[in-house]
Amino acid sequence: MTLMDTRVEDGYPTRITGTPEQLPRVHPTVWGTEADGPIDAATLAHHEVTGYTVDEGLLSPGEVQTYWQELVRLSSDEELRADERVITEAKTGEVRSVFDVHVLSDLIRELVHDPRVLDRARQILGSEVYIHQSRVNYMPGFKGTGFYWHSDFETWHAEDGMPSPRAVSCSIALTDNYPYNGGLMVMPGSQRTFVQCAGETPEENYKASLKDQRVGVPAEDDIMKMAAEYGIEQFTGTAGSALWFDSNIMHGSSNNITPYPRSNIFLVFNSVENELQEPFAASAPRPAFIAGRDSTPLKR
Ligand code: 6CS
Ligand code: FE
Repeated sequence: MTLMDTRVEDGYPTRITGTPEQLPRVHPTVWGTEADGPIDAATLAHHEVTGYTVDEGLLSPGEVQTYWQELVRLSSDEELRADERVITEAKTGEVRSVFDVHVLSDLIRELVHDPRVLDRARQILGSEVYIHQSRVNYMPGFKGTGFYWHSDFETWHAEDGMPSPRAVSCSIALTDNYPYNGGLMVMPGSQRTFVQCAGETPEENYKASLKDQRVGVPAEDDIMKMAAEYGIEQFTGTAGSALWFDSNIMHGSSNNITPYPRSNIFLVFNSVENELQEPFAASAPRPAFIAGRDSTPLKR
């Protein structure tokens, strides 16, 4: 401990060498109240308990078309393809994700400031907010690969220095999410448990983890226990619907062998009261395109 070690106490130790444990979340899931925004009390209560909320029809069919064309533009931009913000599928080389899309795309920047989105983020987090991470996931048909079970907060805490799980993701479906085309699975209520992960964080882990995460995934025994305690629900929804989910909810998605892509815009809002510190379990912070360090509050 240095004299001026100003970093907050690590309430969520992870990437440990011993046997991982399940720790209680000591923070609320919802920080705001009904008076703070458009979400009614019953929906807020549901989010507090389950860790997620579905907002059907956030985007109109016309808006879905507009954003879909923007995703096509981003994924077919040959110049951008060489940029480290573009992650390709290991097997096919197809675009898997594009990060920092609220910077790369004026349209998506507008969406971040849209009251239908921004006001909900502020209400759930009970404060002014800023973008921690934005991405588009393509999950192409036939060979789209999913994401193994994980808690986003476990990575954002360990590798980005996020102190507490006072962050929320908004996943906006731009294609219909069926049960069978790689839709997101969540364990409702699992955000109330922090599952430690074993294994030291390798240098520049993000270069591998964004394609196929190996470190920072829970042990099978823990997944078994969590599934027994919380169950598994599959998010399905028509294009234009949005899923708001807590940073620490256990989630994952399966591969997509159907002809139907499962593409979404993924916006992560962090509270301005939860600014990133030094990584809690990594030797160096991840680049700003994955973990934003400008906590200037977003304005409408
Ligand atoms: O490492 C990250 O920040 C990203 N990885 C996953 C699997 N989900 C959250 C986030 O986009
Ligand atoms: Fe995730």
